[in-house]
Amino acid sequence: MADKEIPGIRPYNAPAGGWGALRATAKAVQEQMNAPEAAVTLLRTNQPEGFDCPGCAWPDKEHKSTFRFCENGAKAVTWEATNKRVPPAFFAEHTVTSLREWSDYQLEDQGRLTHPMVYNADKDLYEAVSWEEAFARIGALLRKQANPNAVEFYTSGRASNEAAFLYQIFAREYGTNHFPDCSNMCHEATSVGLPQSIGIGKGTVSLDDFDHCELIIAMGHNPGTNHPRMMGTLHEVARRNAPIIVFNPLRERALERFADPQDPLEMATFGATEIASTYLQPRVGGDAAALKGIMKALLEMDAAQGSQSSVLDRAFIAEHTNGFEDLAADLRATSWQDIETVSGLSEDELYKVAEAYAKSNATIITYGMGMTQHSMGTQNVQQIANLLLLRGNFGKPGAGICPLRGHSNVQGDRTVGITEKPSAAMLGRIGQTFGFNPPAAHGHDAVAGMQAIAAGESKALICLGGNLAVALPDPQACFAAMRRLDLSVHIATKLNRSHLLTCENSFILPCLGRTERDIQATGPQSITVEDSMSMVHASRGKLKPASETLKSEPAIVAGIAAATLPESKVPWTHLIEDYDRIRDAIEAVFPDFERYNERIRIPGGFRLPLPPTQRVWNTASGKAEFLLFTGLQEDPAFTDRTILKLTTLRSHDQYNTTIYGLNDRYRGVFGRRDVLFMNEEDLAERGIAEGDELLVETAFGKGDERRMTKVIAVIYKIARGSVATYYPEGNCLVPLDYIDKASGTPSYKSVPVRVTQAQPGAARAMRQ
Ligand SMILES: Nc1nc2c(c(=O)[nH]1)N[C@H]1C(S)=C(S)[C@@H](COP(=O)(O)OP(=O)(O)OC[C@H]3O[C@@H](n4cnc5c(=O)[nH]c(N)nc54)[C@H](O)[C@@H]3O)O[C@H]1N2
Ligand SMILES: Nc1nc2c(c(=O)[nH]1)N[C@H]1C(S)=C(S)[C@@H](COP(=O)(O)OP(=O)(O)OC[C@H]3O[C@@H](n4cnc5c(=O)[nH]c(N)nc54)[C@H](O)[C@@H]3O)O[C@H]1N2
Ligand SMILES: [Mo]
Repeated sequence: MADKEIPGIRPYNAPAGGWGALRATAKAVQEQMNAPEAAVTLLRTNQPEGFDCPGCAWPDKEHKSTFRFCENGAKAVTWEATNKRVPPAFFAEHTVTSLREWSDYQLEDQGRLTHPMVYNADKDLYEAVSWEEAFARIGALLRKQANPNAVEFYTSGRASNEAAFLYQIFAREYGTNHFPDCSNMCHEATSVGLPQSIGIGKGTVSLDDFDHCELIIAMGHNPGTNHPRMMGTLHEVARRNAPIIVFNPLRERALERFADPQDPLEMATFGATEIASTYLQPRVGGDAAALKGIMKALLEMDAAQGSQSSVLDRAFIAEHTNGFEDLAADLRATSWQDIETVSGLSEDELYKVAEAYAKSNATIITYGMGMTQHSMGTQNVQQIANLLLLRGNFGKPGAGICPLRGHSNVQGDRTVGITEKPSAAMLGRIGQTFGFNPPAAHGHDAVAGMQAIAAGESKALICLGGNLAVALPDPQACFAAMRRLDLSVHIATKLNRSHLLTCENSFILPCLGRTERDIQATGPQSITVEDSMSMVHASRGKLKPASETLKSEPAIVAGIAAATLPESKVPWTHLIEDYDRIRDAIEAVFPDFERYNERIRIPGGFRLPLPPTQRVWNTASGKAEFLLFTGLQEDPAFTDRTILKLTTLRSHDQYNTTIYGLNDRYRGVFGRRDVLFMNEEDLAERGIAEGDELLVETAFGKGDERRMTKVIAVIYKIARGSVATYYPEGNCLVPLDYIDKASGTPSYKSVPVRVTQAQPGAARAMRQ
């Protein structure tokens, strides 16, 4: 324990949720909105006639349920529906250079953007511009590019299906497949890994499955903060005594204890429900080893039980899978000692998980960024699939794989064609539908796109939302790269740092948010989104737009497209008049959307086909594949004990690069973000005391190139050998090319670092 009090660091002993969550919601509403409108807004979230919560992609029971309270959903909604504005007068008062000194929090906290703006380099100011002029100038600059492959089209996952579809059609008619996408930094390991395993890169469970599962294994996600509506589901599962086994290097309060604000009794009695029945803390990056340990234990149990064994689902393995023998051989060849060292968990602990798993007739494995953002992220995901396949946990009630998606429509954006690796089938149907020849050569993902910009090969960047330069690793490289562009265009709701990394021609185009009314020529429009469980449904904003000048995302995309491609085959204006027309076009290109306009009018929408739920495997072999991860270390080069593994996390008060506030209540951090969570023994071993100022350096490259200073050590219940800090502050430690080779996902959650005292003794001396 620290001998001195450290400002802003104090233990949080209450359960997650509960009254603290209600208080935090009231505060968010009070700070951003006038109260009566706020209440009405929140009540419309995820209702049949309302809008889809822009917070996360967790589904709602058929979108029919009564309003479900959710603190971080409320923050997402109030942040968008704020009363604060950033009008042209704001930009007239602040040079872009001066704004770059502001924090990410200060920038977004100014409120909603109101007018299209263009950068005036002579004055170093953003100035208002009409929509017509903005479109015409962007169009002319895009036409001027000699090579369409010098343009990058970035998408952040809040964009609707309609906006994303028009955007991909525009980029492909323009002539490129460069689609850097937030998904490339997020669940790309799922999108790449799962199709090879089970034939589709999406989750296979529905909410109903959570009513029937007998076991949940939750790996590398923090639902109390990032998927708060999932807490209601986990709370129900825990209450019916189905075991929930958590794998997380950090103790996350919501996975330990949760008081459901929907539960009057729990609220009235200050009670709480234990969520995890077993909480295991693997080392950061130790999950593949842990999964292999569980599978090895299963094989050993199966062998011990002999021919009557029901540990493995032999019939399922024989009928539906390939590669079992190779997997078994690899597991036999892997020693328990190595599994223990790399995972940080004991054989006994992993055996107990295997026993619980062997007892369960229906298991769901849920996972998030703790699994995907690793240099072996794709293999991590595939080991999860392997474990599920061993007991036939696909295509039966209560079982399956459940990746927790990120942005509220990131999955939908991919489904409607945001991909740098288009299939020939999709390109063929685009050609048939619109009458132009889309390019076939595969394009750039997020990292490759930024590398091309840094190399001067890509000259223009269009961003449909997001904050690309801050979200990517390596701000040193990304910030400089952004300044080298000829053209950058940001379609956005709020001001952020990427907008301020200006180049010769930079534009900010302000758009409607999901909470706002979208009125086009034929009247009010709905958009559609797809949640984590492949349910597609409509969302209709109800609030008065933040400014009369705003346009919808589809209208902005169509505006740029029409100005860029005067000979376009696509009837841009016609499509924008009525979004049903966009949906008809989506249906023409993607047959899974049959009767799209009819089916989204049914409350709750419809589910896209998920073949594994029928035990149909769209892999090359027609079977589900056991895929090997030979070895255990994700980074065999960094086994030196002085090297720690750094993971980067979201606080409770942030939405990706959007920082709502400086508290991380459940982890006991208040009013600051400059912390490195450390295991007490790792701290002691280095002679560091809690509260000391640290120097954190990436343990490869030239060593002194990537460093983080001005962070203090905070003792936390985190696995040994592992340290954690916040995203995006920690991004300065992650090289841009430090990625999962299979999926291109940055390894934000497995950076080898060295941690020392900033100036040994100095911080302590100051405090005394
Ligand atoms: N309020 C809010 N909601 C959000 C977001 C937000 O920022 N704020 N972001 C949205 C987006 S885009 C996404 S992708 C999701 C992200 O949702 P999560 O996947 O929950 O996101 P993270 O905060 O990155 O943290 C992941 C968890 O992984 C654990 N972890 C870290 N390293 C490892 C490891 O090596 N192994 C294991 N087993 N666990 C590890 C961390 O301790 C943490 O609990 O949430 C979405 N929803
Ligand atoms: N170190 C580290 N880095 C990470 C991660 C990590 O865990 N660790 N996580 C990664 C992940 S999972 C992701 S998804 C990326 C996130 O990357 P992005 O999606 O690029 O980033 P966001 O912070 O979500 O984008 C915020 C901006 O989106 C704009 N915006 C908000 N709502 C809307 C809207 O409705 N329409 C439009 N057009 N714009 C809108 C606002 O202007 C706001 O400033 O970051 C990645 N970076
Ligand atoms: Mo994400």
